[in-house]
Amino acid sequence: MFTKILIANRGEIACRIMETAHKMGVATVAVYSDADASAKHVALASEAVRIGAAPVGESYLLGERIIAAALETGAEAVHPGYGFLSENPDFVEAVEAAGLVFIGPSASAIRAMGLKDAAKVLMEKAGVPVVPGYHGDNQDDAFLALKADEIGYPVLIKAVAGGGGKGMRRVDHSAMFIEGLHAARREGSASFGNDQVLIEKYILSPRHIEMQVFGDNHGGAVHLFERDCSLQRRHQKVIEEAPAPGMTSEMRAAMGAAAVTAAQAIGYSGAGTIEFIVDASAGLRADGFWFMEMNTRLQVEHPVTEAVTGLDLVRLQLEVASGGRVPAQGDIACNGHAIEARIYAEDVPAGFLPATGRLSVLDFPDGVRIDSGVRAGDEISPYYDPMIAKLTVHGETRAAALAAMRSALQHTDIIGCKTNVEFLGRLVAQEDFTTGQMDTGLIERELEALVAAPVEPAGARALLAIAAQDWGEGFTLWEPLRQRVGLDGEGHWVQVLGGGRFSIDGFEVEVLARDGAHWRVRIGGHIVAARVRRLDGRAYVVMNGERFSAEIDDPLNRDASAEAGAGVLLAPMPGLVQSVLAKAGDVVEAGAPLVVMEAMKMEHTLRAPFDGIVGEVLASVGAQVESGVVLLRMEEP
Ligand code: MV4
Repeated sequence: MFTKILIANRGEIACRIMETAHKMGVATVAVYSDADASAKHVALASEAVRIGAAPVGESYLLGERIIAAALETGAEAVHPGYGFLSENPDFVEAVEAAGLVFIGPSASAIRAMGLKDAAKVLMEKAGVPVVPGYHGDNQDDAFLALKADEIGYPVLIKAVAGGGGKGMRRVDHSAMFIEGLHAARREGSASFGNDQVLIEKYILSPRHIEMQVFGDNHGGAVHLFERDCSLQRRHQKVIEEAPAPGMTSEMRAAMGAAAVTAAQAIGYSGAGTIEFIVDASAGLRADGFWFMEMNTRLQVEHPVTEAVTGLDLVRLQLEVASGGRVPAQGDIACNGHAIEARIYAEDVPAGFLPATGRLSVLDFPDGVRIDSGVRAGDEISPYYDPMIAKLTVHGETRAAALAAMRSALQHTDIIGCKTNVEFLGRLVAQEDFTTGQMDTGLIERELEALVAAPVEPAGARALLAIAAQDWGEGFTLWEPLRQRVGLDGEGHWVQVLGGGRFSIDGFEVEVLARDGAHWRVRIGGHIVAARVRRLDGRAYVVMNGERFSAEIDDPLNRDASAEAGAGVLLAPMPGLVQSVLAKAGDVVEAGAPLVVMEAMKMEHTLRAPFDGIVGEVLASVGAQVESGVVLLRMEEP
């Protein structure tokens, strides 16, 4: 086994690899960009080397710098993680030329799978089922049109160098073929500098089911069962699970054998994934799957395979790379059901735009697996993938895993940047998904319902209004007993009734227990658990699995009627009492100026909140006061 390895990656996957390496007694070297100098993966590593500026082209994609870092620190091997340089055969060759071990497949295996048409021809020759179609060199328009007619419409024209759905054109009728062909060629040239295409039968209700494979350097190859990754949006996986719903033992045996054949055909070593497209229009059939492509790396979704097999895939990678053998196929079993959800920093209603921000709260429930490259207080920057964490659950059955996932998402609190947690919550409750009747089009079809804003229950605003206050140790010492609270520009009266009881705009809430942000409250006769927080000028409430938040109005911006608590004028900020315009016993009208404060060279006039009588005047001209100090009390007439 190696004594020290370098991890040519960042974020959760770098952390994941280090965790196993350290368990095995293998020291780790992290590499980092300027944006990651204090990142979690750097903190976890045995040692760390700076490789450049924040943009990936100036750091994590610079193979020479990474190899230099490995040589400098005495690492014997390089683990590429996923993305970045993980499937770059030139990098593999450079690593090996430097006398280091690449923890992954050979450059030639990566190249064999790099071009779609060549990979398909290779797989077809090896006896792996491929989608009926034409994958040849003849790119003549008329010839390809003839092939499309033979295959039968609808057909899919794909750029051979494509990936992630780019350069794909569906054509439904012969008359539209040439137009689609030219469009696919243009996309292929523009995106990949290659205008070669292939033609395939279009699978109408596709599911994405992939087989995890492992090869060693002694000719051994096994599969570690399948993962269903059909829940995708714009070719980005959102939820993955193992086993695939509806999988039969016949189909699994056929897919497993095909996957092992595929790996052996290219002399594959290390962790790999064979992606199949499956026709879900009439249930899963042992003859209804076709090779799509191979990913020659450890994948994001490997935790679901680890959960059902009990194997550590990173350990296997290190063992195989240092000369070990894969386990016997018969010793690999699939137990229960696992589901992974990818939690992203993104603005879902705005069209899933990547979001950024500092994670002031990052709380996950116990009893689930979290793979994350960030900690509370860390920043999601615009430079890298906006994934915050992968949440993986495992249960005896799919129903149990689904229930665990729903609960885990409901008990996840992330504050500081927008996330897709609620979207994921909706998705795992969606009926076609819970019944296992999904295909790759599910998210797009159900998008409206999946992104709709939740309806706020009556008690949510009341809790937000309570959350907007700083309660310190308890609710009893709070003064005044009635306070105007502005939420999203709307005023609410919060009245303290004592003993944890409140009336908010006449709506009664009783706080039965508090443990940090975890409250137990009685609202409208129901007792519910809620998470309640106040952070950076916002109030946050999570109840019944839905999230609500509101901006707490800045007291400086409140209008006259909302300016002060009932009968009590508080200093809205630290400052100087410039003048006092009323004395005890004065009868004043709502809006009458009573106290003028000066802060940061600006004057702020505090006015009577209602028609009444001035009671005690505590403010004295020239006094320097703290925020929240009582300046004056009013009495109702
Ligand atoms: C297909 C297909 C239907 N018929 N091929 C999309 C990306 C890629 N690598 C292959 N893809 C597809 N190929 C035929 N002949 C539908 C898709 C497809 C898809 C495949 C897997 C996962 C998600 C997908 C979403 C849309 C389309």
